[in-house]
Amino acid sequence: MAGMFEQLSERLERMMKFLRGEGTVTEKNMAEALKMLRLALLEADVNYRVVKDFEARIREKALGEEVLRSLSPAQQVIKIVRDEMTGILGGRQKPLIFASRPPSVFMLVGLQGSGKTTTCGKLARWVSGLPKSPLLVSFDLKRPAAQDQLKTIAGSLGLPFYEMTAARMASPKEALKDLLLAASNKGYDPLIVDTAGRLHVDEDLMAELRLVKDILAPAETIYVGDAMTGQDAVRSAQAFEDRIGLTSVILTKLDGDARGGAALSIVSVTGRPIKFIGVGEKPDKLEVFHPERMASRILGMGDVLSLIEKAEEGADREEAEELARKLRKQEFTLEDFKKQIVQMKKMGSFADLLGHLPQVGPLKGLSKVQVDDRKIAHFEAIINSMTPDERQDPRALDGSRRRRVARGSGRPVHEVNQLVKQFLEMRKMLGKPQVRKMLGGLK
Ligand SMILES: Nc1nc2c(ncn2[C@@H]2O[C@H](COP(=O)(O)OP(=O)(O)O)[C@@H](O)[C@H]2O)c(=O)[nH]1
Ligand SMILES: [Mg+2]
Repeated sequence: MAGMFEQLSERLERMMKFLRGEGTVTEKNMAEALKMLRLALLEADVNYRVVKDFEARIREKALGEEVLRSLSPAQQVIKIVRDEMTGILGGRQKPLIFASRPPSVFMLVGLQGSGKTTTCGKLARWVSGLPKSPLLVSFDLKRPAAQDQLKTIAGSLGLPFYEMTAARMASPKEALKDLLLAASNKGYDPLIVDTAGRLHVDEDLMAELRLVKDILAPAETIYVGDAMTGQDAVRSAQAFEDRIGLTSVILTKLDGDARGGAALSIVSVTGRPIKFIGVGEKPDKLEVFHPERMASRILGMGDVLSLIEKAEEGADREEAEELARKLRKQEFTLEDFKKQIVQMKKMGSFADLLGHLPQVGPLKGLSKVQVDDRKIAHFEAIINSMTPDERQDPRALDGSRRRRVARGSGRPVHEVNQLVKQFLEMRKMLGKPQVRKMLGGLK
């Protein structure tokens, strides 16, 4: 995953660094930043029109009153970039649509080699975790033998496979109706249908897919596109959308050195959301697509730095520096944690802040440190009931001290335990070399 959109991230980071260095936002330095942004996106093979719209929206917002009057305009611009990027990636995460009457048919379409068959297996595996009972089938009038690959995948996953014999396919409509009947009789849901592919979009293929679609009336017609092929994947998605009609997109091979162009263009161009991404050949290499997290990933480290800057804005600068020093030296105590909590209340929710971190590497664990805003108030009360010594090192809190703290704060003992545990986990996380490297940006 480390390589995902690496070059784009690097270039965008340079732009953000430039903006941060500028402090104030003027038409002149915005023009320069927008140029950097434009070049970064074009180089990542993002659709030209998408780049143009993206740039226009950012210019308009960045030069708006609110930004210019804010305390930290550059920071605001970076936030605008991230929000707009989340927008072009589709905004909110869109779940799969299931039919109100099973079986829900998920029909996967796309060019040959895009990853349809592999993705059918991944998707079947994923939905069975919901849990659902998927049935896999492959429908290819020209190459009935194409189903062997899916049959093997189904076998290795221990999932049911519906055999579509050549004899049956001689009358395709009846074959498809039988298939639907079999799936609903046995209570399978969803029915995941692999379809024929070609190297290029051709009329023959489209006719075959329309036939399948007419009879199966899929809840999801999913375009599977190879992200490595960039704008080609976007163009063919558009062709499938025009001729067949799509409901969603799955991009594959994002584990490779895809430049990002397909992901950043396909939603705007086709109007269809990306629901999953393929990040490897193995059946478990399918991830739910979260536009916001992807934007954070693309903006990479810069985003983490901006998060820290946001913290700095709210906090007294000296305190922030002191905190950074402590984090580096692993002297972070509950007392500091409490100060952070108070700061965070000023800045907005902790959960929200954590949501801005890319969910990768050592930071993955941080999202597990669950803190909602009400809990923060409880945490504060608990910490207030501790002695200074205990705040320095919560490991000193034995059972009877924990009960005392619980009584003092009016919170149950298990909450005290939870706080101590989460704090220690957080401290451990913050002590990891990679995280400390990120924090190293703070002097
Ligand atoms: N690295 C990587 N390879 C993938 C991914 N998805 C599919 N592939 C590979 O792409 C090739 C074509 O996949 P296949 O499912 O046969 O494509 P189809 O012709 O559309 O059915 C196979 O070698 C797959 O293993 C992915 O997300 N990452
Ligand atoms: Mg195939």
